[in-house]
Amino acid sequence: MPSHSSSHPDSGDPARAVETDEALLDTARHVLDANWTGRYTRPSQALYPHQWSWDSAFIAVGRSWYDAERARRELETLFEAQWETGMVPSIAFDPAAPANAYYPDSDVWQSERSAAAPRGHPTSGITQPPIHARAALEVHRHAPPDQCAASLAWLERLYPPLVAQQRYLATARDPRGTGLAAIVHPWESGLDDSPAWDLDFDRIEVPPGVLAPYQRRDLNRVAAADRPTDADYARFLYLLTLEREAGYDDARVVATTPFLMVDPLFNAIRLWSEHALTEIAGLIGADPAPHRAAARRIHDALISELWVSERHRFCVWDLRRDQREPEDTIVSFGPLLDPALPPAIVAAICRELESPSFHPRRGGLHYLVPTFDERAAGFDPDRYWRGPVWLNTNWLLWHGLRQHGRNALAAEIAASSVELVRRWGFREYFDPLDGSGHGSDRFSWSAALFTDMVMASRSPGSPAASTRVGDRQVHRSAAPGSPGG
Ligand code: 2M8
Repeated sequence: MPSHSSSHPDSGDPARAVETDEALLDTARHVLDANWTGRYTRPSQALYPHQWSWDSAFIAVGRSWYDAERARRELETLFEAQWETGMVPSIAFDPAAPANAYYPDSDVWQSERSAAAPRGHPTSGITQPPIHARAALEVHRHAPPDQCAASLAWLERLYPPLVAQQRYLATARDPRGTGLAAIVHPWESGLDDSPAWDLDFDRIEVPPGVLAPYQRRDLNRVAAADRPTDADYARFLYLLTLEREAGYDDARVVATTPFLMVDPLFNAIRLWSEHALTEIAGLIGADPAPHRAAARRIHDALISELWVSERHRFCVWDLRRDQREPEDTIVSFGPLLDPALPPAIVAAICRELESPSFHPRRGGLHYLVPTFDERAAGFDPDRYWRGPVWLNTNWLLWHGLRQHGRNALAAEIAASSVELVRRWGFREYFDPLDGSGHGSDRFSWSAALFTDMVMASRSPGSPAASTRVGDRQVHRSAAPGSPGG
């Protein structure tokens, strides 16, 4: 057993190691219920006390296994904050949240500067990965038989906003007309502090005096070593300021922001959601053809623009400098979500996922999947998005791998996720080297996606049923040739 270290008092409790999945499913439900506000679920009580866009999608999927009504409500509440442009904001601020609980708050964002922002719903002025159509389809699939009609009616209501969300990304965010959407802030990727954008982001200089004095609230809740550095935080806020000063006008922001990136994971999620819309359209009697065409366009562009054959991987495209970024991060594996990905590319991604960079074969414990190449100089096992394992990226890869019949690796990832939760609870992220939990505790998407992985593996007829995740089959990397390796 490796030594564990974490600031959380419950961490490493050996009792956790013997908890059954049943007990953990119950705890997951308690976490989600405690974070439920009556309209949506907070990602965590203290650190993230508002509604976050992709968090709500993940949460709805997990919750839908036992409370279809709240799952539907979760997404409905989020879409009340959708902008007229179709943009779904990354944060919908909750006036009932304690004052000064989160920074930057609605007074900093000032979404009312844009005529497209919803009146009476303060939000951020940027978006997050569009996983919502996929989440809506999953929620519908889990609906109990007596709620089938209600669920279909809900899908029918949600379909136009979901289509508008996708259309917004395909138009307002595609300055080169390639079929790929660009992000204008690292926060839009959801993998905020990832080394994926370091080459560009580290060069952004914050002019003196441009930021009003501020106090970071995240550091009151979580160890500084787990969170972005002050220099990176200032850059995040500087980009926000530029976007606010541009009135969140998409054309102006895209034309002027120093940060304009095409992220393979973000675009693969778009594509996956287009496939979900194809199915939703079929269910509600709408025309699926435009969604098939949109998915095909994203597929072609992912391969022609982001696949770099000499590096054997998908790369982030920095549109400002017109260069493909060198860092090897988890976003490169995102296109596994594309069901039409050619087998040779799937094989190359799997080789990388099983390489010493992401799946080191050394003695002792190791947990899948680190968010950054463990052999890279900047790898940090504990700092937010710069190395730790997250359950949402694991869940996305688990889906992508199973879609391509890579069930053994998918099962290993799911088992690793379950084991991390079993040992450390529903933490926000985990150290891949010793498994210790970091960031917030009682984190909603960890509870929701744990629930989904366990429940899907039990559900008869589900493709996940062949990849049992409830067993204690966590990946224990051993040195080649060592017993049990
Ligand atoms: C993190 O992002 C927010 C900013 O949006 C933050 O650090 O304050 C990210 O992990 C993001 O992906 C997530 O949606 C959000 C809430 O869980 O937290």
